[in-house]
Amino acid sequence: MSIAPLVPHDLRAGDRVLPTASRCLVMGVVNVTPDSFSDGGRYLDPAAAVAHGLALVAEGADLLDIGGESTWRGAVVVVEAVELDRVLPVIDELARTAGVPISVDTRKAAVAAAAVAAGASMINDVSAGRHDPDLLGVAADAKVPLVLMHMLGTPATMQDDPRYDDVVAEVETFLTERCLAAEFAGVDHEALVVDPGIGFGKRDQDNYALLDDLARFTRLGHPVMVGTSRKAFIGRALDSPADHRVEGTAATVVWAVERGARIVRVHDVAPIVRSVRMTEAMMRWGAS
Ligand code: PMM
Repeated sequence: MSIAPLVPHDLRAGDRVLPTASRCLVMGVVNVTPDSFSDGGRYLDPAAAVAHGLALVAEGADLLDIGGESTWRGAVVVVEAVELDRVLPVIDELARTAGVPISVDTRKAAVAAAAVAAGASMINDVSAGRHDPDLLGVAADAKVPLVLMHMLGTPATMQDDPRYDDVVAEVETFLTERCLAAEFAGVDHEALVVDPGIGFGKRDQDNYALLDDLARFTRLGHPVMVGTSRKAFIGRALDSPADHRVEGTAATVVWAVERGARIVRVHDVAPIVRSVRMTEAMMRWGAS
């Protein structure tokens, strides 16, 4: 490992403080979609999605990320009304019952605004405010944490022969610029989270380079979030389908936590919570 990670700020989500300055939080994924690569169709029914969210909280999730649009290459583009229909009832119910902050995974300003009105207290935008620049203003007005993620191009084009001269430097520059754009739109510095976007317009070598140098992104001064869960590069390394990637995901999470990740976005919450806590115990005792 080349550089030591910097300690980030905490996040304020509504009346709760998310302690990103002191530990890595586990974000449980609830995809209310028919076609997500990892769990497509299982939680399209709002009651099933809510039950799944509650189960993830019982497994130890610190927060939940609710999404109504798949963003892998080949996924169907979802119009605003459909996305709203999918996520709003789920967010409304989970915000009242889950007991943890609810994040909305969307690229659309109107969906983000409606989600916040329904009780979401965090916005996760895989386009970092480029798909719909008004989303930055929504986050600013709502005063909620905003995740800015790197993606090369758009979901439709991102895996068309992605290339970088220096992937870590290019992702770092991108995230620096998007943080400035968000702050220019009025988002509080202390509300920002950065994410290198594992698998979004990346070859395997790019994913591995970003994970290896993850501590560099902590230098941006914000909590670093990482989403490796069940992704294709793990499938290629282990020759395993999406529902048999939990050990591979855990290995990447241990690695990321040791390099400064402060939110990991995962599907398999129980084993990953244990992996994160054990990694943190080793880091604490190893350093003492
Ligand atoms: N990955 C997916 C969706 N949303 N958001 C962030 N911030 N980071 C990610 O890596 C990320 C994301 C794709 O995974 P899914 O289809 O299993 O939800």
